[in-house]
Amino acid sequence: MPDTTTSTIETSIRLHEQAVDLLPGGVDSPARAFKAVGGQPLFIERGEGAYLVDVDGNRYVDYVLSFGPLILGHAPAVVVEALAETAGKGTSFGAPSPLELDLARLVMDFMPGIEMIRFVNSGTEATMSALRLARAFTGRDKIIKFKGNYHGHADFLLVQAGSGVATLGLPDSPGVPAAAAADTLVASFNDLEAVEQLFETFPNDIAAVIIEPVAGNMGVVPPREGYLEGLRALTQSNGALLLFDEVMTGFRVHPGGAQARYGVTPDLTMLGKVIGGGLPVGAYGGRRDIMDFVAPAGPVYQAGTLSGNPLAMAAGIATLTALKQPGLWDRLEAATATLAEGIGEAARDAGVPVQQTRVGTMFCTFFSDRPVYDWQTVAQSDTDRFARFFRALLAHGVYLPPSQYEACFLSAAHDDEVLARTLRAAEHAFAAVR
Ligand code: KE4
Repeated sequence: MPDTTTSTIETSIRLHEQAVDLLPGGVDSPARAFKAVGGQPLFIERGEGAYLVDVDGNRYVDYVLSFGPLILGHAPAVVVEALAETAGKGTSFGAPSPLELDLARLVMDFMPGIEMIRFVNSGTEATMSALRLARAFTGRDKIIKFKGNYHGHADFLLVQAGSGVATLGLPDSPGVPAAAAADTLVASFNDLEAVEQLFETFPNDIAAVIIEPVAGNMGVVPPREGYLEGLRALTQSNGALLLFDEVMTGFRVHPGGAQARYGVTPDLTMLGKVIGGGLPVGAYGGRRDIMDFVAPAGPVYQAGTLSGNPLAMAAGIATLTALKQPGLWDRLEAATATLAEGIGEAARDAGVPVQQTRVGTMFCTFFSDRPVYDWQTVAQSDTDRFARFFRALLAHGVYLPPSQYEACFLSAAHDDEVLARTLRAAEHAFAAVR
């Protein structure tokens, strides 16, 4: 296949015209809207391994991978077969099934800090529920989150959030009553002192600190040396809980998530994306003494019609089982490192200033000439240059997330040929934005 996609996108254009009449902005999630990169979203007909194929037959190397879930690539045989076999026995029972126990045990194998877990249907549900639980367990109301971190769209978390909120430059969101956000305190990522000050200002009021241990919703920004350990000590000494939102970083920055990579165990962990292998799944879990507060074991109510449904469980089991293959993780990590370094090199050769970040299988190219370590520094990136880079890559058959403030992901299907094709496209794209 040629490196460039020259054919038309007229079917996508026609479908988008219909879509804007049926769906707000023509999409079911703002992050897909191409608002920050110009043009319009492409309509996808199918995914194949490392590739997306749009409705006009154009093929693209995919670095969105559904914003993280598809660590095995599109339509991996193990997942498709598991779904076919499970669907034949029914799609949902409204009653427990053995598959929930199988996935629970698999997750715990990877993340021993999770002693008990509750499956839900999205990352939003996971973070919303975990924070209700933290407030109930501590008897406190305030929470600390970080500028540029995105934890889903629960009212009290849409405060200086990342991802689509940052991409669209939304002043948070209308419809969120001031009262709902009043107990949400915000600090800068990687600034331990700011958290210390909040604990001094609100002693005994803060139920939890919730963080993306590697920020992935303002591009990819790693924690500074000792930062996570500092948060662990501060929460411990102030009677607050430490909540790692690993919806994105789980099985992406390390098989055991950021908690394994950095050796810091939170009190509660939120998961999503990879544990559903592309089906709707979220989860929250952690210390047994805290999880015992969740209904019906305890008083904290949380429920869901399709929570733990057999199809999502089967896809998650197949995905995590495949991740256990000896050598797979090392290959994923090495391939992502090669690609990220290659992109950084292509930028340098073209004289385009970028900050290239990578943790595990997540990476990002910031169009900036200064180091990025929090929202303020990330927000200085040249988003117009990113948009031109995005469009140039797309013309050469490489599909990035349509925002400077999103993470790129790799999959087991991204082989050396795919990486070589990507680096060739990057050379063209950097030349186009020089
Ligand atoms: P969902 O409700 O979208 O399943 O998960 C919310 C969420 C929670 N926590 C973290 C760290 C997340 O990254 C997310 C969702 N991530 C975005 C991508 N930046 C999902 C893409 C979208 O909103 O369409």
